[in-house]
Amino acid sequence: MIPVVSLHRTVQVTPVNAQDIVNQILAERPRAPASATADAPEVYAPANIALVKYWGKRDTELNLPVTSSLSVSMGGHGTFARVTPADAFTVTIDGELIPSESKIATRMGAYLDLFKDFGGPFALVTRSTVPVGAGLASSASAFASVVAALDATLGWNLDQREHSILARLGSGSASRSVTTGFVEWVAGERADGMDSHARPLTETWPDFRLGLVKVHDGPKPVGSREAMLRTVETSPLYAAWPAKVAGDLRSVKAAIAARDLRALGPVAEANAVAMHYTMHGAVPPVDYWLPASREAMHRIIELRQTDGVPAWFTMDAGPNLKLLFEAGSEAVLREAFPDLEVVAPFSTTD
Ligand code: 2P0
Repeated sequence: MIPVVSLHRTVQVTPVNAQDIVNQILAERPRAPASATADAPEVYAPANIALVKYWGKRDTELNLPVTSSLSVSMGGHGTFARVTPADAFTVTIDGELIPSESKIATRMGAYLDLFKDFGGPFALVTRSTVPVGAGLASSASAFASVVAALDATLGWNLDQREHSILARLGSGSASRSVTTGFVEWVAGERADGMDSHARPLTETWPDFRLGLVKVHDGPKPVGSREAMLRTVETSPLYAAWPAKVAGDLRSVKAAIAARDLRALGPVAEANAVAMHYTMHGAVPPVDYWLPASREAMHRIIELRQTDGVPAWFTMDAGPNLKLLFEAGSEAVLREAFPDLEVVAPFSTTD
């Protein structure tokens, strides 16, 4: 292992690369489609929202995180994907063939290249059911659905751990999009990351709701990948993050076990705010908050303090808010935020 010493932390660069991990997991799997693939199945993976955030990597090639994280999958909001062996790589998203030189096609092409010895190149077709413009990152459900589609077309019969590890190589948060409900991504300790994968929690919480408050849907000033790296390397506030996450994970798991929103909400909200402050301490600072984000945060705090509405917010690498509440508060929150998109993660019909 070669330590790369940065200003504040030591980021480990392992001699194991993503291709080694793919080859290891697929070693005994078929190397070509078992049958004709004109009817390759379309498969689905949900998007997810972290209640305890993933922010910072200990290995940038394998997307190994510094800490564990915990999310809730977004039920019927996610990505459908289909892969078919083809003469050349193509990607079609929501009916549109994506130019091969675009950022998204380059990233997905490089990822699918990892699987080229197992039946590639591939034509990938995806469609999203995430609310349009809701300010949700789609990379998590995209990479998780692509792995599921490869598995379905090529007959690998991956288990959930393998699915999670392969999805993680595409995007860290995709490791959590391999199943429904509450999901913990256990950071693991191994240099090859074979112990860094998702683990579903058994609890369901039918009344639990997420509310998407969009304040802006333009491009981000800094991508989360670069923002994470800059935070780990330059923010003096990052040193406090791992211990904060460890405590928050314990509290959030206990709150989920008790289905206690008044225990969960404050911890999840403070975790997101603390993550943003680690970024604000980076050099140069990463600041995703817009004035409208601040206004929405204060509106929620005011609704809680003045009107006693049990609702909290979380935020990701962008300016939009995701509200955490229970079904009984939906009407009052829709009044306060008329464009609110409500997601019921445990509903079978949402
Ligand atoms: C999360 N985010 O836990 C955190 C909170 C954004 C803020 O995971 O570089 O797209 O592909 O591993 O997973 C977004 O980062 O980053 C993210 P990569 P990813 O959901």
